[in-house]
Amino acid sequence: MDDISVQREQLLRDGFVIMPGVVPTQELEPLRSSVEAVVEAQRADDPSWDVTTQPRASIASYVDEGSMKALEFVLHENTLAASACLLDDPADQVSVTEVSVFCNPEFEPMDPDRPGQEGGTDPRNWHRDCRPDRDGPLGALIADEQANGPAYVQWNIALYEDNILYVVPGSHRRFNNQAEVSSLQNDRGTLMPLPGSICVELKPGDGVAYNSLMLHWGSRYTNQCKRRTIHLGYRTFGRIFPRQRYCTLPIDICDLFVATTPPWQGFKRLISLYRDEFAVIKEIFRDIIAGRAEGFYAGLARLHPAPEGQLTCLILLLKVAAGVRKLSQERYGRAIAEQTRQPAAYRAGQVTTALQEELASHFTLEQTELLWERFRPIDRMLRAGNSTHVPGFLGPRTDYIFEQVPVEVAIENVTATLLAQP
Ligand SMILES: O=C(O)CCC(=O)C(=O)O
Ligand SMILES: [Fe+2]
Repeated sequence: MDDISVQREQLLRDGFVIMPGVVPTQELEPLRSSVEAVVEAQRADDPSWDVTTQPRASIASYVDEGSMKALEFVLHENTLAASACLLDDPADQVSVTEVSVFCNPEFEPMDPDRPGQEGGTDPRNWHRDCRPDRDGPLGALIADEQANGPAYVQWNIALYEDNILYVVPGSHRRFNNQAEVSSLQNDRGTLMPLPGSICVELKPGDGVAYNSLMLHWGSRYTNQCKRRTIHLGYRTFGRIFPRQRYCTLPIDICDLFVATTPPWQGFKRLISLYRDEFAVIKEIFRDIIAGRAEGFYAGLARLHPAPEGQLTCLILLLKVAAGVRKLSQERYGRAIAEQTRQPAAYRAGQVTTALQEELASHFTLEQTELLWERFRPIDRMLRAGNSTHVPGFLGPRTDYIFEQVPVEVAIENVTATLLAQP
């Protein structure tokens, strides 16, 4: 087997794979200085930087002509093409979702709060990058991935030595086991190594590609060592509908490049993948509103062709429908929209937020309410009635079910509900 097949196998089995030399030796110094320029630009602009426990630089928001290397790196054969191989998808069906840099804090932070606070869960606690209110129950996500392979791969690429990330190999394929449940319940259990966990040791230029459903932990945020670790996500289109489908790049990212140059083309292509997907979602929503079964099934098959795991796609579409409804309600009460304005760095309009706003603008308030009426019974089935927080998940306490998919949330039942069939 060639290297990448072995690496894919390891990613599927263990949930992570260390990829040595993602940054070729001769590119390390230029990339470090580009990233440093981005970090300095954000730090100068962002008053909260020096008091943030987990400062993250947004490459796309603070890049300029001198630091373009940092942004172009996401189109590199060792990142984009490697992600496509790891996901076993054609490179032209894969897009970057997130481009940031994990940095050390500028002060020595206190321990994070316990998980499940009102404002969410600090990722310095052990967690999976998922939360039931946004992504549905973990059981559905795992079932889909086990049937079809992962749809999303995340990277930490160290520019300086990095021993901060811990992982529990194989935990992306199952719920928390008994040993993990009891360890996480201990007083400081979410802040110490879990049974069977290992530290991911990265030398400068090395990367780790991982499945973010896996239990992982940002163990030590300190000002004692310099951290500049490029954090990337890549997702596929048209095979399964990933929970990490949000793209935080600015929708006008192509304007940073001279038209028709390779990076311009690269980013143009990825924006059109998102546009095409939103066009399909728009049609699916129209079909649901009108009760057109044939169109609905055709649209669903474009987002998620494999019948196995389609339930997950529908649960995620429910979350999109909820978002569209909220946007529509805000449009009729502008005051709310003003209050929820994004921080400066994101004001340009991120790809998925911009496209979701555009999607919402195609529907009247009545239509989005009708759409939600179709989804509402399913939403109810996904709630337990009482609010809780299961350790190992991001997000706040919620009454959405964390792990096991309720038996009534079966694909036949869900589609019949959506199409308002008895
Ligand atoms: O610092 C790290 O390497 C991990 C951080 C993390 O898992 C997160 O922010 O979700
Ligand atoms: Fe995480």
